Amino acid sequence: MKSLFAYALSGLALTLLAPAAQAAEPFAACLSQLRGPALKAGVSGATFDTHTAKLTPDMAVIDLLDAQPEFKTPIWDYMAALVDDERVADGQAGMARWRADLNRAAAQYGVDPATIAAVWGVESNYGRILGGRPLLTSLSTLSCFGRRQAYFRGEFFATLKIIQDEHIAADRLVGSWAGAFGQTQFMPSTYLRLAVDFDGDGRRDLVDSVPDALASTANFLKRAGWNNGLAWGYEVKLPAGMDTAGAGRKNKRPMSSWATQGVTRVDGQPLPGGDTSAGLLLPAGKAGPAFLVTRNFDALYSYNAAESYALAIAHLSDRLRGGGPLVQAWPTDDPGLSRAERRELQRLLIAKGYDVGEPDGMIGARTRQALQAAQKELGLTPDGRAGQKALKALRATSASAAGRGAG
Ligand SMILES: [Ca+2]
Repeated sequence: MKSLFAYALSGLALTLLAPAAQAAEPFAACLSQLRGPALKAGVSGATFDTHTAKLTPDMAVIDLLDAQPEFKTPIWDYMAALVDDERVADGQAGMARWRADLNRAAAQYGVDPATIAAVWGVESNYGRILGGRPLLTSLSTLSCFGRRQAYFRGEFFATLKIIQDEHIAADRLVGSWAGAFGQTQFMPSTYLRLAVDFDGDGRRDLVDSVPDALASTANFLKRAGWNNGLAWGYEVKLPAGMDTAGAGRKNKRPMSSWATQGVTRVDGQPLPGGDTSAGLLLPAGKAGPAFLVTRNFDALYSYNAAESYALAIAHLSDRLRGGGPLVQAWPTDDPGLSRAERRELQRLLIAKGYDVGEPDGMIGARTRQALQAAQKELGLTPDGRAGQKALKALRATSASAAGRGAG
């Protein structure tokens, strides 16, 4: 009998030649082999048969699984788009609208409203961006092809269980290519473990119920060890010449020990005393902003296993409480753009006759190519980098064009 591994290998090789059609046969064979394990995981035969009968693989998700980003996004680009004035204003409006539910979730799970809202804002832009790929298609494809099949099979079976036991229609279960879905962007297995019904309709619905989404996020953080009353951490200033060899989120020491070394909060407030311990986080090295982060930062980190991601949530939560932008500058002469500035850059490119598609604030391949061409035209280095330098250059040419028009 041909093993699943062999099917996967042949499937992978075939996709290099001609995607969907060539993958159909090994996919069908793979699905029939997954039926037994699915039933063992609690999926009924009827559920499995009904929801796999018409599945066809989407080989694009395998490309996304293996995609190496064109270049690593610098932390200042990442933070500029994830924590911009727009997301702060939208978050404060969302907190006002859902205040009663947030307060109730805070009381029940011990996670403050601004932290819950910050996760919501970073994960799905407060429920506005949920992803559009059908989970059954993506996860069945990832279960049969590619390099993390065992993991994705668990998520595929969990998706079938959600449809079967939670009565969420299959066509409502759309999300990222990897299967994160809903306003919390939970993976299906995380949903099964941690989602809660908070609006009292008897269903755990992270797609269409904001109260369920907010409370499920709070439940996640509580289970990840969130300690209410403890700050996630602080932006701090290091004394000149400080040895930062002991930096690192996990390398925690008492706050008093950092204070003894001369580390201070940038806002002038004293570091907390007591036995609070914290690690020194230097996301862009010694020359950029510095942070002391507590165990609560680790709880945020567990949501998506990236320090930049946890920092975006942490900083957004401070902004939602009325705090200001980071005090220390990132070590770059070309800072990142907010989403409003990204849209402006795209509109300026469109005005110059370049095709970037819709000015949606997403910097994809088309925007980068258009920007490279515009940079060439302006005699700038054509690196396609959508930063403050490119925006200023485009603004200047647009202003001088307008000036000529008026003259
Ligand atoms: Ca509900």
